[in-house]
Amino acid sequence: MTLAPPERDVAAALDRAAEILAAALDVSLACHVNPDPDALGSMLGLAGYLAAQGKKVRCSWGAQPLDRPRWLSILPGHQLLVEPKRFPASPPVMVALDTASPDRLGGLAANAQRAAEMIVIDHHRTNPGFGTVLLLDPVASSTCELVFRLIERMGGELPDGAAACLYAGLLTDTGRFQYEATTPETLRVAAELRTHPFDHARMGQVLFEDNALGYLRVVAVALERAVHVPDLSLLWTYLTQADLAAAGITMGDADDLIDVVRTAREADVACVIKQQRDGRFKVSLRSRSVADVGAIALAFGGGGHRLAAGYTATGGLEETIEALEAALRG
Ligand SMILES: [Mn+2]
Repeated sequence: MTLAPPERDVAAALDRAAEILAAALDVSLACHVNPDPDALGSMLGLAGYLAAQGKKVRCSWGAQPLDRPRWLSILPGHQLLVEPKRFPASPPVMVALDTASPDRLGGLAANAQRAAEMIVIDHHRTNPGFGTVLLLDPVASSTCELVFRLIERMGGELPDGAAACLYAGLLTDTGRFQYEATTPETLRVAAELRTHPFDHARMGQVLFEDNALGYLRVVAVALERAVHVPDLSLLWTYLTQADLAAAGITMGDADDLIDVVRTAREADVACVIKQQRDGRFKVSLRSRSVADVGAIALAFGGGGHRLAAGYTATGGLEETIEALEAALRG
């Protein structure tokens, strides 16, 4: 069978990554800052597997100190995490997971530059390509799906804890196996992972049904002030640091707000603009099907997927929404 170039590249990169990791004795793994379960799950899943193969491994992301998410406790292997200052300055082999661009490595971007081998494993279409080995498959539902394929290629046992980590990334990046990117291959990988004993029902609860009451109050505020722009098929809202302070939550607690906003049938595009601690506004975008929000995010210096993307705006709130509306107008 002759594979089309992108598929051939993926197969070649899988081979090359497997070869390097099989020979390595010491592997340092990193994921993107402000990690989601796909980032942390793919990192800890691969690390757990490599540790079981007798390799020395450590994991981190480029935030000092590590801002550990609440749900981290359901991912076995979090004892493999080290603060970024304890990450090797020039790792012999480094792996970046779910990291759409070098700057998403935050404080570990310099370590990545000095790494002798830098394996990038990712599924973001907007990834510009970096590292010495680029294992990039935009068709993969999640980085965890790609890591599973890499582990299959390498052979040997997948520890139960590592399987649970990979399942967490599959579950969240596919919206519980709902999104467009969920393929028969995704479900095959999920089925393989579920042959391992871990409490997937509890995992779902921790990842999807564990909100602080303050978050629910913030959802009410955000929905109350949501603006519908019918001619652009857009529904947008925003949150400020003051809103969070009033509810006693952090912006990380409000990551899923966009998932409520995007359920409005009146809009193709959902947008949540969130003020960060440094005052800048982060824009999260979702599209039901028509708009390519990945292209819009990329134009504003961000990235993501066709139907889910984001970026950090340079201006104030009003300026940000005006620029977005102009981009949607095309
Ligand atoms: Mn991902």
